[in-house]
Amino acid sequence: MNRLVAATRNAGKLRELSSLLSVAGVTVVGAHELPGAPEVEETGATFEENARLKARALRDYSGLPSLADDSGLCVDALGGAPGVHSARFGAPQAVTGADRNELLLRRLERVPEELRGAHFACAMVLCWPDGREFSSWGEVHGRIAFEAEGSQGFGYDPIFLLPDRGVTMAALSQDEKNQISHRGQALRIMIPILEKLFREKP
Ligand code: ITT
Repeated sequence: MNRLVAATRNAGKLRELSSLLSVAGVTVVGAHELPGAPEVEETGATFEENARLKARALRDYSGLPSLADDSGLCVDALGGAPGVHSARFGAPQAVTGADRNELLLRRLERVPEELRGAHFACAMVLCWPDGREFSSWGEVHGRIAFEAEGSQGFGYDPIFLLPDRGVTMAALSQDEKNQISHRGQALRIMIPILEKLFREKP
């Protein structure tokens, strides 16, 4: 069986990674399923550095291939923030995804439509048990909506407007989101690499 640890404790990410990888015949084990798995401190300055820290830690702990995703929302009017700090934006007052979305909407209250550009970015790092490492990247561009809308997805999806479609990311089904998302793009680069590596097994 082709097994891989997803070096994440984010249930939304895990759901998306599992659905994309199951199509490629890969079974995903979440970090929460490995008792005692390390909580990795994200001390890197970039998405890729953080993804590498997470992937290496879980590969070293489990001895299995490990895939990490470090991602976030970069808002033009905030100079690219929250970026690598997306998961902790507004902490400690903001606790839930809804709190963070509300805070972001408030920060952009007076920002007109044409200046509300933003993108989701995702760096992925795959660490193989023999030490080989691979990385990939995806990003999707859109705008910050004026209000939250939609109930699918997770995190900032309800306030991330896809101008071509006129809906937020949270209005898309899992499959539709995977087709265009930063995570879907990064993972589609990884899948042929993974398939090749799994075929190498004796
Ligand atoms: P792990 O480190 O355990 O993977 P995390 O949630 O802390 O979980 P990150 O450090 O990569 O992960 O932070 C990413 C944050 O960016 C995430 O918590 C969301 O708030 C946001 N984010 C990333 N991808 C997103 C997506 O597809 N839709 C909505 N929000 C997203």
